[in-house]
This record gives sequence, C-alpha cells and structure tokens, in this order.
Amino acid sequence: MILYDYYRSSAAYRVRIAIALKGLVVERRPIHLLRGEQRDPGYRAKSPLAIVPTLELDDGTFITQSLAVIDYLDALKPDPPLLPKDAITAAQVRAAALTIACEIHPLVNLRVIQALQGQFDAKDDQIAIWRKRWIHDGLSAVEALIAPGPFAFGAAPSLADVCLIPQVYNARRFDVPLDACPRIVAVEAACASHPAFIEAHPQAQPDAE
Ligand SMILES: N[C@@H](CCC(=O)N[C@@H](CS)C(=O)NCC(=O)O)C(=O)O
Repeated sequence: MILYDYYRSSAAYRVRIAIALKGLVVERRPIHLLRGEQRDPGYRAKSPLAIVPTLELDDGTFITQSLAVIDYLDALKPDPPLLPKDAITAAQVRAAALTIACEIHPLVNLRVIQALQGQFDAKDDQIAIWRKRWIHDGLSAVEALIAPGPFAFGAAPSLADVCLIPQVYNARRFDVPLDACPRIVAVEAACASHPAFIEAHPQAQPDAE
C-alpha cells in the first residue's frame, strides 16, 4: 500500500497514527502542498478534490478521505480496534472525531485560507483570528465530549485520539491557547509518549522541513 501524504497535513497525520497503531507497513509518497503538487493532474487522478491523504491499495484502488481510509485499515487489521465495542461509547468516540474532522478542519484547511487571501484579500492578522476562532471553538467542544483515562476514551487510543492529536499539533503551531482544555492537554501528554504517535509525528517524517 502507498500513502500519499504531507508531513504537516493533519488529515494525513491521522492516517499515519492509525497505520502505526496497527503496525502496518505502508510506503509514504509526499505531496508538497505548499508547492501545489496536490493539483498536478497525475495526483488529481487519484484524489479528485486534490487533497491528501490518499491510500493506494496493491491492486491500484484509491481511497480518499482520512476517516474512510482509517475505517478501511481498521477492517483490514481489526487489532487493536479504533472503536470500543460498546455502541454508545463508539458513537461518542465518533462524535469527538467528527467534531474535529467536520467542524474544525474544513474551516482552516489550506485552500480555504488561500481563498480568503486570494478572493477576499484577507491579511495575515485576519487569517490568524479566523484560524484561532474555529480551532478554539471546536476544541472547546471536544473538551466537553471526551473522558480521558488517560487517552480520550479510556486506557487505549481510539479514533478520537487519532483525530485529536493532529488538531492539537495545529493548535500549538498557531498559538491557540489550550488553558481551558485540561482534558485535551492530558490526552496530549499521554499520546506524547506512545510509540505510534511518536512515529507519526510531522517532525519525524523524512519530508519534514
Ligand atoms: N476531509 C478530508 C480533508 C483532507 C484535506 O483537506 N487535506 C488537506 C491537508 S490537511 C489538503 O490536502 N489540502 C490541500 C489544499 O487545501 O489545497 C480528509 O479527512 O481526508
């Protein structure tokens, strides 16, 4: 399998964590987002929306969307599971993951920021306010949804941690204060010493700058 990836893409970072948790061997092919490589026709043929991550299977099938890729990996190698067996807790894990993937990430994605700059002439300070607002509001909601023990939903990492840690990485990168999010900070600390999260970290990738 091949993962089309970018070291600082939080959606791709989710997939890297899932791959590492499951101990899968996947070749990484970096797509440099700031150089616009995602829009090259060759890559767009794999990912019609021109975004990473994309997983290429050995038979040439492409899967886009990080949560769909992670679902596939979870089905391919169910152990360790990324969702708890209990249906209610599993729904809560998904709700936390989807809050990040659907309510935060699309608002602060590169092409949205580039559209604000290019179409509406947004300045750097306005972009910073925009980014901080959506990350702060979304993570404040996630803070209320999780129940660390020490991971977001208990003793083992789940889909919630897989989505949360890349978003926390971005919050740190853009100076979003997390003082009002002690549960998230506790999960961040638990994941910081977990080998899968260490392996998947953006700065641990060969294309990191
Ligand atoms: N919902 C998608 C989001 C993927 C996505 O937007 N990836 C970003 C990087 S985190 C990207 O490739 N952006 C390129 C661009 O905006 O041009 C997923 O979960 O895979």
